[in-house]
Amino acid sequence: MPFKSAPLNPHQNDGTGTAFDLVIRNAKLCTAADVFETDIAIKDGVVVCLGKKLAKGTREIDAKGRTVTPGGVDAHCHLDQPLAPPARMADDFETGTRSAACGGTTTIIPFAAQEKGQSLIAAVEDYHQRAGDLSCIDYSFHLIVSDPTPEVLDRELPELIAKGYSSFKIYMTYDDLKLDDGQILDVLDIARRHGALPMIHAENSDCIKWLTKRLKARGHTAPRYHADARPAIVEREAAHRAISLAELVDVQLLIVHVSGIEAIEQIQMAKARGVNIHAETCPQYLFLTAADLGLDGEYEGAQCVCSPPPRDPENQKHVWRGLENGLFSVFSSDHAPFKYDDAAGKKPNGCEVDFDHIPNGIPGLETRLPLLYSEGVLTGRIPVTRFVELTSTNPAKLYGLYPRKGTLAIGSDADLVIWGDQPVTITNDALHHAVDYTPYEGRVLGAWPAYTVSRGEVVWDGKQYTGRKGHGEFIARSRPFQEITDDQ
Ligand code: DUC
Ligand code: ZN
Ligand code: ZN
Repeated sequence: MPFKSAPLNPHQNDGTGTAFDLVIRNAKLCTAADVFETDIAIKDGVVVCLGKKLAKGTREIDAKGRTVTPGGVDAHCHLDQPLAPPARMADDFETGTRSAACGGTTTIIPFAAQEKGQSLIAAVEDYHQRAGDLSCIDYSFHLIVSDPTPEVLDRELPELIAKGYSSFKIYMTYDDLKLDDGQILDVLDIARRHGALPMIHAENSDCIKWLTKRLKARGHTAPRYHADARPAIVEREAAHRAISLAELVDVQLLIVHVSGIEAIEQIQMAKARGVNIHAETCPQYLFLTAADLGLDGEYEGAQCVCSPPPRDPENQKHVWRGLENGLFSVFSSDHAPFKYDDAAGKKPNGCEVDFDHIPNGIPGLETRLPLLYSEGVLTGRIPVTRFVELTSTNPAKLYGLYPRKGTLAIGSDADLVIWGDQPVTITNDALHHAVDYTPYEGRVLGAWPAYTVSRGEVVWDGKQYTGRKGHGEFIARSRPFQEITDDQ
């Protein structure tokens, strides 16, 4: 992805008395590669100069003592995705991007999902309509391929990949989305031939159905049984199969929302064999466990129903280790926003339903970066450079946005976070999504963004949302940047 516009000469005054639109002074700038002190000068939404004692800006922010990181790239989130009634996502592009901005994220890649029987191009057109001019931060679309007809494989998918939809997700579960192994091989082959990055949801559909039937026959219908219906072995088998299929086709593959050691081991073994596998994990696998699905007879645990389900403290440790040691390339939210007390959300038609009818997903766009920064960087678990790599640089590289996004270099978009240094208690009242709960209510964090800047505009000032809908632009992406080097 080339820079949006050529860098200006940063030392020239533009005749209005100021050289720059915005100057951030005394930043401790942290990229995936370096940490250094600098001023950051921004003009026309782009970083134009890094250095000390830069000329004046129309607006100035003193970041003395503050860490500044590239804005977050959330490469896995769902907004206003069409669903079978009564389910409806709580966040559209306005509320979803607003909440992302207030948590330090400046680029999102949600999904244009093909319904079975629908043309993929029609799904993309419909999704552009949904985004409209609602977004306050930049966005792009992954595709979801659920019906790989000859027309989709031979014409639509190659055309869309060439037009900047250079990644797509496929599913091994959910009846309305899943592909069989032959179909998976077909779409992986298109990815290989056209240089796209396939992403896969790895859970074995038949095992889930078999277990669900047995659980329900015994009267086990509460949300907590969601975890029993989707044990780690179900994820392990699917991860193993997905890797094998990618190996057969000789294509790179990204396994999304990895929840624990069973799938991690499959990924480790594949990497050791030299297979080009990338892995993503999400906050729910670090900060939630199956216990958050509640006890028998309790319904509130529906709030934490997502797939794969959160596991146990031992698995949380393995996921942390994978973040520390380079196994994971990407840390995304998998924001899938459903209200809890709502007939279109976790209580379909107003009812407390069996676990297998609860819409899957939890909100997380706004809390993703503060959770990992506080619990990862401030506790010393991961260096800030690794934090930037996981949350911004790697997703930008893998999904064809780098170096316009994912770093702060001369010529990059001026998307950044200035971190605060005060403890913050997460409460849903203080968040900006349209969901009526957060799974992280009451959790105390070490820091929250003091400012979020999107292409040179302050969209969050530490107290309130200062962005505007329509500021966000659609970005057609390049092919994946291939040179991500994982340590394993
Ligand atoms: N699982 C998914 O695969 N997507 C959305 C939310 C979820 O729980
Ligand atoms: Zn998924
Ligand atoms: Zn998802």
